[in-house]
Amino acid sequence: MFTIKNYINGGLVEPKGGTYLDNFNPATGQVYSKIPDSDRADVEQAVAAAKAAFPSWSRIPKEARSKILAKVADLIEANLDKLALAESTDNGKPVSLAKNVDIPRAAANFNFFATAILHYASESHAMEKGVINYTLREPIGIAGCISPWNLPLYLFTWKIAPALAAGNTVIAKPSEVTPMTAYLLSELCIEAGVPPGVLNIIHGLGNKVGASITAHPDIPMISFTGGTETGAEIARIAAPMFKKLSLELGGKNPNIIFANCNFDKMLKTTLKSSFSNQGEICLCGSRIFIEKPLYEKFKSAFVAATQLLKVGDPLNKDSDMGAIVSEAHTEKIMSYIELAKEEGGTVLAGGKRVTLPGEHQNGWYIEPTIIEGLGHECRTNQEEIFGPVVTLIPFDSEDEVIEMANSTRYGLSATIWTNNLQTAHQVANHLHVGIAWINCWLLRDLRTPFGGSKSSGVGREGGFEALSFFTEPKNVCINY
Ligand code: TXE
Repeated sequence: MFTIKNYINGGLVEPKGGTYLDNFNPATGQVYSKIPDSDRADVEQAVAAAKAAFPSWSRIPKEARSKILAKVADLIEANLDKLALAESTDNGKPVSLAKNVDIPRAAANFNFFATAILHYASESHAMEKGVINYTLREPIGIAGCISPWNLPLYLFTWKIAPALAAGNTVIAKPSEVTPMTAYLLSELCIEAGVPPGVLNIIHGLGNKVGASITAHPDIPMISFTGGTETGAEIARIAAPMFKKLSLELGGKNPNIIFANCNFDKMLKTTLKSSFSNQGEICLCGSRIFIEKPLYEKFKSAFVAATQLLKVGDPLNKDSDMGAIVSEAHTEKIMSYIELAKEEGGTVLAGGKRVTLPGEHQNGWYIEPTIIEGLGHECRTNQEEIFGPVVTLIPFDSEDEVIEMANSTRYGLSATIWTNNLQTAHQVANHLHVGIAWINCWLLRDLRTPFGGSKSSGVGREGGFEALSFFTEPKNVCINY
């Protein structure tokens, strides 16, 4: 049974407690590897290594850090197939998706911050004659980075790259549900010549290793991506310790479709924004609002197209959707489909688990599911499901759809489909979200601020926002 190790102080090491957790392949429902069941002792070992590495890593020229990050990016690209296969096996997503999105984006994250750090500058403010201020933005120390299972390497590197580029050292914990590509990244970092202790990757349970990282007094900043409840738990521990906090949390994103949109482009993209990655993307548009004149046409076209989507073996290139990441998450999604029916919804497509033949018969698969007939305030339309389940809600006016779209505790992203320029700007302007896409979805420029408002998070990742999070500003005022 393949057993992965922690990456601490430049080496691959066993957990101090010597215990391991099962790691499942969602496509077959079987255990296929073991991961360290690490604990506080492993975190302490990583803190010692990260502390020892910080003085030199933070002081070498940024060009030297940039070169090492670029080397990691090159090695990720050179190992695309191996990393994509590992990601698909671990998460259940189609290997084509891992190969076209997840892994290339992981390399892009390292390349982006390898160059962003070379252009990151700060400001000075001249006062009356003889006085000038300048602002320093300095690395802080050890960054704690904790990431989720839906886009494992993509989101893991999205935190690690800026933290390292800014001159911090890092202790990172991937989700215990999808640890494999983080482990493979450890091997690539050793090959790239990342100095010992600069990056440390510890595997294990969130309420053990994650909680130890969050609570450790020598880790002054926490960058977290995951569920809103977990984000609140992390804030409860970190806030009284005055740690810097970046929280990227859940979403219940509106996809607003006006009758005057480009129908074919909207339909093609809406299939993706509804079911890509089995709907396990916090940016998915799970509440679809359709202007009434278009409702029936959209409903029949969307149901027909959805029923053509192939749920299958993630390693089969014809699969449009793969397996749900875990048995627990599969049951959570199915419970929401039952809730939707209890709340009076009608299932127009899907709604059932899929049983595949042969070695995949015990895998975790759910049909892409469309539900209509629910009010916007019911639990199904207020709570995050994080699976291949969307609801259809008709609307009459801009005011009505804006009010319904803004009615949840979340405020992450929104998609708007319209050919009317005024409608596009007015609706985007009135939505309480961190990201609004108009006539597109998931188009990403890494320079832009990424994150949500309300219960979707605190702070922003991306571009210079990320470098500002991972540095401490200091204003120096000289009276000369
Ligand atoms: O989250 P969890 P999951 C959200 C998505 C969904 C959830 C799915 O909407 O709600 O995340 O990811 C660790 N102290 N987003 O189920 O359980 C855990 O081990 C410290 C939004 O993984 O919160 C894992 O490594 N750490 C996002 C990580 O936290 C703890 C994009 C996330 O686990 C912990 C992706 C604790 N007490 C998913 N408990 C966005 N907005 O971009 C768990 N962990």
